[in-house]
Amino acid sequence: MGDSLAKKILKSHLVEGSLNKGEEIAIKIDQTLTQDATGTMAYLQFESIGIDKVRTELSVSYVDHNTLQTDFMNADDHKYLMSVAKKYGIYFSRPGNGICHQVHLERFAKPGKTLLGSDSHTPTAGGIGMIAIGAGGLDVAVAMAGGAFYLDMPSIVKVNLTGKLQPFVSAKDIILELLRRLTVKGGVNKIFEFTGPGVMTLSVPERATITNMGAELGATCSIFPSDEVTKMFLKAQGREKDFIELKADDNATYDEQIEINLSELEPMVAKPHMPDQVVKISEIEGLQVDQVAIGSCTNSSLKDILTVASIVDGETVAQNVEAALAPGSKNVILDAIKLGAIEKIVNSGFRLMESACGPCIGMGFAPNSKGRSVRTFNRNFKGRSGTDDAEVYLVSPEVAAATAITGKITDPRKLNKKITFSMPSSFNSSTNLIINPLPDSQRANVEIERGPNIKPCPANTPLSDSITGTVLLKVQDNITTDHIMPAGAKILPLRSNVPEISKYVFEKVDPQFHDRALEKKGGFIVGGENYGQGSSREHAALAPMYLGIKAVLVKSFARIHKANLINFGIIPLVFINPSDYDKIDRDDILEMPAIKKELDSGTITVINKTKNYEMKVKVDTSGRFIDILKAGGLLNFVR
Ligand code: MIC
Ligand code: SF4
Repeated sequence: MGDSLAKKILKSHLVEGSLNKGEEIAIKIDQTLTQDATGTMAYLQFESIGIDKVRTELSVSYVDHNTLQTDFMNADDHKYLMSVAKKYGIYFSRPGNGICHQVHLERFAKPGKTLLGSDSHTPTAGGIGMIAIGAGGLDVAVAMAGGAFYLDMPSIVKVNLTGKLQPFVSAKDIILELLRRLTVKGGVNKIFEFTGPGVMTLSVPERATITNMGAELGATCSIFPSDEVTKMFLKAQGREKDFIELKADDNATYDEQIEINLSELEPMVAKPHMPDQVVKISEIEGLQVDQVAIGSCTNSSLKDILTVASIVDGETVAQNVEAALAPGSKNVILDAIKLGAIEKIVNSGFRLMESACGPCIGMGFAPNSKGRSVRTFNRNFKGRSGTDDAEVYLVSPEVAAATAITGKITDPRKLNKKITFSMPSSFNSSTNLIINPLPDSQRANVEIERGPNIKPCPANTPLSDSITGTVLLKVQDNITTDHIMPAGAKILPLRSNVPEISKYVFEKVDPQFHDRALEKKGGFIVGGENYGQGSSREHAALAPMYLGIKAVLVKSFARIHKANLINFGIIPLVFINPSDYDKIDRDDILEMPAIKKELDSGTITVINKTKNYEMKVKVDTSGRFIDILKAGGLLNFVR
């Protein structure tokens, strides 16, 4: 039996375990990336591990999220991050250089390597043939210190692509189609490996759009082979030497298989408020909109921008629409200027934003009240745009550009436009906004700069024999980390200050949550399926831990959030009998009389003291993770 590409790379990086589905494995991490919103905490944790230099092949610290800088806080974080990078042998991508995933793809991603990033869209680099996984900052800190990354061996899904995309149908529509079929929990604990003759019709940035949004399926990661197309991309980036050919064995076996005929796809739209609410554009075309935003780590490559420029050339953005473009990197901007695309786009009325996450994470350009915003981004969770009652629709750059001109959701095929550009054979590949690691002799003298908003990472205490507490909140299915720990311009600057940010936990779901948690001295959260989907932000575990949350009881967990809960000593429990979810209410008092002892067996006794009954729930982890929970989290365990 032959191996899939994913399995080959995992095999060559395997440190512990064997590659059987569901088994706990540990893999060596070659590269890490952090961004500024998760990076400050990750480096505070790295500092506390006490190692004098990163032990990876390459680690990069990006600044792309918190660039609004309405006061000193974000700017202080940037200074801290730069000084840490200099001290510990890390590359530093300065603000303005671009969105971490786009820049990583351009400058650092290498076929066949492993990448761990403190951002859920780290799998973007799978477009170049890497195993690239999103994780909490603490896992990335441990990887920077040379530690392996532990995960349950995912199942590997073959996605067989045949045919060729029709004009005005885009890579975005491929991943939207997968989301339509599989939903936001359809990829949990799975790796999606793309194969088949359709693969060679897609450029690396198009592949990266697909692997990027595999995160919305809940996937561990997604991967494309490294082929002639990859070679051309690396050559155009001046990095041909990083190319190696990689593909699955001809007789490779997979756990599941999905077929997509690219020729049959149509433009798609994900409706509010979930990336899997996908319909064909014909079902909602004509809907009047207020806003169009193009950019984000999903759709901000040069090809995306040249496509938009072709469509808006000579047109003016409709009067009812405000439109904005945030290119993916400084080098994308420079190429787009050189090729005349920025001129066309700006002339049509698009506002040019800096190369950063921006509106994707509610950092500016929030829609008007009840506004309808059409975005090329990857997430449309309620409130994430910064406007609670806005409706966000996710689309391809083609649909976004057509919609900007007409003012209503528009099928770009109906505009009678031609997309006329050819991609250059070499891209601007300057590295002047990347600060290289310092020589060892100079690192020792670097002083770490810590602003007043940078507070130490709080620690948990080891698990006690029994726990008792109140159900502080009961929520439904598909709760995102944006519900648990919102982002946006007001809250993001508090990422390096856990006591302060914890005031906003579940703020949009239940504004009393924080006060209730303090009053009851912590307790439990009850949830439905796919709890914690979305981002990798460990603050969605760290801040609840700070408020005394001891365990979360749900129907099922999203992968990264579950790992983050374990890392901070919050016990992830799942209902054995899903109807037990219905019986529990907020304010019930629960006791787990023998939790510490029962963790080893995996089945926990829970007594509902308010309603007077007993039930059994399952600990949703095993092995080493149980020891981490007993220790009260990974930092205690490592120490
Ligand atoms: C996101 O898209 O939600 C973010 C902001 O990039 C997060 C990281 C964070 O919360 O800092 C992610 O995707 O992991
Ligand atoms: Fe940034 Fe948005 Fe991508 Fe997250 S999803 S990394 S906020 S662009």
